[in-house]
This record gives sequence, structure tokens and C-alpha cells, in this order.
Amino acid sequence: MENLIRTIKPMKKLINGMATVLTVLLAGLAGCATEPTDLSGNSIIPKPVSITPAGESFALTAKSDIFIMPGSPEELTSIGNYLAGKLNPSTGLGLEVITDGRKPGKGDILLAIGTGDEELGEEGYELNITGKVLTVTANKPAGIFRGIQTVRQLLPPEVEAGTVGEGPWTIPTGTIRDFPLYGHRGVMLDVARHFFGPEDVMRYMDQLAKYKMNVLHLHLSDDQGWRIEIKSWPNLTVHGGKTEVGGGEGGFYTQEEYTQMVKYAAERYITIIPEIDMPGHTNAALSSYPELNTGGKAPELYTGIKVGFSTLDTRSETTYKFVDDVIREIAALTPGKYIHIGGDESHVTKPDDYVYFINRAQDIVESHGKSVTGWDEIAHATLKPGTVVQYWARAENAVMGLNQGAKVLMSPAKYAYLDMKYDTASIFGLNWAAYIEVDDAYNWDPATLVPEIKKENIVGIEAPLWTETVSTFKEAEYLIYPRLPGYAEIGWTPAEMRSWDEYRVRLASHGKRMELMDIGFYRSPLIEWEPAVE
Ligand code: TNX
Repeated sequence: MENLIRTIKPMKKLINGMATVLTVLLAGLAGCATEPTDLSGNSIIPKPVSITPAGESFALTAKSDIFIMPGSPEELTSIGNYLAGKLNPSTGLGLEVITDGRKPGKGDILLAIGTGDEELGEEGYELNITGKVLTVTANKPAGIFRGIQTVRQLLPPEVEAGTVGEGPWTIPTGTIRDFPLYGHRGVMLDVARHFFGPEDVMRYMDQLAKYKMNVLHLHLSDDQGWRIEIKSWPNLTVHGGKTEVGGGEGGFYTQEEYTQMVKYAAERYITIIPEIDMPGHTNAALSSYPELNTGGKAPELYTGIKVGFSTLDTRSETTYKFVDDVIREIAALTPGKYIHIGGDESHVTKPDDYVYFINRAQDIVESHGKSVTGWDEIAHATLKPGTVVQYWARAENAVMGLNQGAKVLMSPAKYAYLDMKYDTASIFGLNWAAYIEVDDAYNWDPATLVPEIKKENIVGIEAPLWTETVSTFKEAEYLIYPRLPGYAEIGWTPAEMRSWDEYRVRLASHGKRMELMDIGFYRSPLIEWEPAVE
């Protein structure tokens, strides 16, 4: 008997093994047509709030189009065109946007503004995927835009390729209801230490949109360069924009280019927050105009990476004329509510002078109809209602801001700085705050990091990329990815729904998407990436 069992067991194994091989072969023969039917098995980042699978499959085909019902806001047509622009190059299906009142049929996508679903808010959406139609509904166009990013991620990774793939372009059926935890989910890009042109910034915005981020904070001035044209103070860019860290040629945005970037952002439901860092971090301005200096003598341009050595003359009216002109011109080009006045590391400004300056700068921002954001040091001044304090270094500053009624934007350098190295082997980046591996970047909760700063005090999260050590956008992308999707998820998904062990599996499947978009991301050893695409 025992002998018999001994021979049968391996035989069973063999038969089982053969059956598996056969199944795989058959699936292969059918052109990999094993249709995905489990919506819960997706890899969406940020993780949606709720997913209810229905167990079937929806397919985009050559007959598919994108439908918008008559009477919908104009913006929906633009969003439809954006979606077609994302899907057509890789699917080759030639999706068109239909607005003439025809009804969607099998394989079509419908974008529709729904009737006041409060829980979804401004940016939430619902996806209803049946075997027949994929419907995206939301209260606002912004929600539809966030929803179509989920649609992109539900399709196979090849949807992100620049050339036509074979498909099949199938999506499991079911319902997704989704809305963000925080209203401010952003990044900061330092274009002052090294200059990055509008093309790079727009490429970045495409990625932000993909991960449902909605703020791009541009650090437009620092010791090493002034990067935005100010018509009333032209030497800021003519002189102050002509170099960068390491002595390269620098550059700046004309007002026209800035306006184009603002428009590009708006089309992606992204708000640009411009930062003019003051009263420290101002060597480029001081070098361009002697009258802004205490003592009236202009310093040389600076191409090193030290911080904290420059200051505007805070007791001169010329300085406030300058600040007023700069803020007036920038405010006029910026539809967003906030202007960032910097305020960090003003080590050579006397404390009294610093407070005096920040108070006056706040008045100026307000006089141009905007609200103030600043680095956490600004909490030493008397903050106006509506101010946002960006916590980067000192929790006690952020708490001091809270006690004055300000809200906090969470950018703790130890966890959220994209310019920190991943580990000692990282080629680019700094390490003064920490080494931030992909798990460290993901494994924290803005609402519990500092006991006094609670969820209701927080506007959201921002991940800054300072660019002392990166001179091309390719290099920047090595630091940005794959940490960016994690920051997007921290900002969007309720903390109790997040876990590193589950997230790392989803992130792995984004490797192929990043490769197809030619992003040279850091292949963290903590993630089981799929083999590189040949
Ligand atoms: C600190 S973060 C700075 C920047 C540097 C950065 C480098 C902040 C408000 N100030 O001037 O670029 O460290 O990580």
C-alpha cells in the first residue's frame, strides 16, 4: 500500500504540473486573452478609497470612443481630448470625442458630471465599469480628470508606450469610488540652483497629473539665480539669471513662458505656487541691484552651494518697492491663491529685522489679493489669517504658526525631501537630513508625525526637490522616482488603508510604466521590479 502511495503521489504531481503547462500554453495560444476580471487585483497608485469588483471584463476596441453628453461643461471636451491623446498613440484605436448627443455603446467611455455626490467633493470621482460601458462621473471636471488617471492605470502598462501595441486593452469590471485625503498634494522644484526649462517642467507636470497631484511649487529665486522675468526690474534676469551652481549658463522664464506653464498646469488641474525666497537666499537679486544691499554695494554672482549668507536691506524703502513690484507682476500672472515668500535660513538678517520684513512682505502679498505661504521660520512673524506655514525643519516653528491660526503644509526634510540620497551609494543628492529609501519615504503619516499637528491643521503634503546636485532633468528624475508615487499616495489615501508590504507590490508593477515613459528611476533593492523591458 505504502509503495503504491509513493508512486501515485509523484504521478499526481506530474499530472498537475502538465495541467498547469497546458493552461499556460492555451492562454498563450489565445493571444494572451486571459481577460482580467478582478478589479481588486489592480495596481493603482494612489490606492483608491473603495473598489467593488464585478468579476467581468470591459474592452476598448476599434469601435470605442469617448462620449460627453450635450450640456456638459466645455472642460469635459478638453479632458476627453486629453484622454484620447494619452490612449491613441499606444492603443492605435483612434478614440474620438463625441459630443453630438449620440449614446455610448459597447466599448465606449462616458465622461459625465453627476448630481451632487457630497462625499466625492471637488476632486473625487466614481468609475462604473460594466462589460459594456466605462463611465466616469464626478461633481467637477477636476474629479473627471483624476478619474481618467485611474482609467489609464487600469489598462495594461503598454498603454504608456509611445508606439502602437497589440493589446488587448481590457479592464476588469466593477465600481471605484475615490476622493483625496488632503486638498494640497504637491512637489516643489528648485529651478534656481540649476535652471530647468519649460519643457522639463511640463514633463514633470504630466507625471504629477498621473499620480493625481495638484500643486507645483516653483522655487524661482535663490542665491545662485533669479528665474522669472520681472519687467520693472529687468536686471534680475539679465544679470541675476545668467548662471547657476557650478557656473553653468543658468536661464530664466519669460513672463510668456511662465504663463504657458500656468496654462499647462491648469489643463491638468494643477495649481502653480511661485516662490520668491526672501529676505535671505537673495544673492542673485543683490548682485543685480546694488540698492537692495545694506551698504549699497552689489556682490558677485554666486555659483557655490552654501546657504544663509545673503539678505535684503530690510530697513530700506527701496527694498519694499522692489518686493511690491515683484509680487505685483507675479500675482498678475498667477491664478492660484498663494504666493510663497520663502523666509528660510535668513541667518545674516537680525531677528527683529527678519520679523519686520516678513510682516511687511505679508502686507504686500495681501495687497495684491493673494495669501502667503512661507517656510516654517515665518511663524516668528505675526501671521495673517489664511497663511500656510510649510514645515520642513523645526516642528516648534510649525506649532507656533498653528497657534497663530495658520495651517501647515507638511514637508519634513527627513521624510519628504526628494533631494536626499536613497542610501550611501546614491549618485546624486545630499544627506544632511537623512538617507531616504523608498520605504522611509512612504512609511510616515503627516497627521501623526508631530503630536501637536493634527489632521485638521494640515493642508497637505509637498515633496521638495532642491537641485544643488542635479544639473539635468534626467538626473532629477533619478531622485524623483520611485519616491514620487509614494508621496502622492500619502496625500491621497487614508493612512489606515496604507501598508508598505502591499504598496511595494503595486509599486513594482509601475516599473514597466516608468520604463515605457523613459524615466530613469532608481531601482531600489526593496522592490521586486519586473525585468527591464528590452
Ligand atoms: C535647506 S529646505 C534649504 C535649501 C537647500 C536644502 C537642501 C529649505 C527651506 N532650505 O536652501 O537647498 O536645504 O536640501
